[in-house]
Amino acid sequence: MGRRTQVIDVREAQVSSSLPGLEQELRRAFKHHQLDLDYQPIVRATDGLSTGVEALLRWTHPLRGPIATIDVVGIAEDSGLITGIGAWVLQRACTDHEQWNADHPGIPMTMAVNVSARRLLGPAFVTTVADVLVATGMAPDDLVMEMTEGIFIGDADRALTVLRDLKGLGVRLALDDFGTGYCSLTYLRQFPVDIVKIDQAFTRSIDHESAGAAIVAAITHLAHVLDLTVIAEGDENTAQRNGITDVGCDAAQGFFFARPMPAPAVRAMLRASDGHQLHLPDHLGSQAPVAVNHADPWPG
Ligand code: G
Ligand code: MN
Repeated sequence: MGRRTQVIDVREAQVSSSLPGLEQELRRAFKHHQLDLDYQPIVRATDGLSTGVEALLRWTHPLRGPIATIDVVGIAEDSGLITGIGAWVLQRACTDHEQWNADHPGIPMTMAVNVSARRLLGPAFVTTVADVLVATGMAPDDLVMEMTEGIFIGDADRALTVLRDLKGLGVRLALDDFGTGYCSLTYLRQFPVDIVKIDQAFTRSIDHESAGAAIVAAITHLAHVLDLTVIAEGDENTAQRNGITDVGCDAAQGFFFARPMPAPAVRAMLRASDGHQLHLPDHLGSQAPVAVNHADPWPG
């Protein structure tokens, strides 16, 4: 029994018991354009230069404050709102990407968008992606679709068909939260995935457990044998940054490098860059210690 299955069950139980009535409010928030996206930079491990961003869905409830993304996605999936919200996320992320690309054509940047298993395997998903690519004019290989190993639970043949269709469009595929699902290794080999994102728990274990660095090294080595790019998620300090660099991870995404930021902050970052490469506001070249507030108001 895969752990991922249990995680989904727990989440749905939490949504129904601790977030009653939020479905109508989410419906209203979506209708009134109160959902937003933050973008978190992904940086090259060797030099800390940003190569792209991941779009993260944000809903700030007027009374409850920030609602965890995993809960928003759970409510949206259970209520059927996920189709509309998911399409909006994709459209908005690609539109922002194209705007940034038009303003700063010399700075290459990928855009990663999360897609839940239910939506990816649901009807018309590939058509939606194709439509958005055409509507925004985005280069398909600038778009990365992030999914968890949850897509392989159930009808793995159907998952394979959808992933092949997406690859046919030219988009790139990333396995998110890698290592927390089940049967990961089989799927890594069989499915047309381009990128592996090592789960935050493994990255954090680098300086917490003696086996931590070995696990991250093993995933990285395996991914490289399979010709995949490796991103370590959740890097929060120098020891973890050094750890992931030492074992040869290609890229990193964590508070140590940059927090998720709203679109205007990305634009400011682009303006402050040198026209060819995207520099983070707290670029590592400065060697200044980066203060990390571990509290994340936007878990999951
Ligand atoms: O599962 P996924 O990779 O899509 O989740 C990304 C989430 O992880 C976002 O909500 C983001 O705010 C959070 N996150 C990103 N980097 C860090 C980090 O360094 N530490 C912590 N605690 N959370 C992070
Ligand atoms: Mn993700």
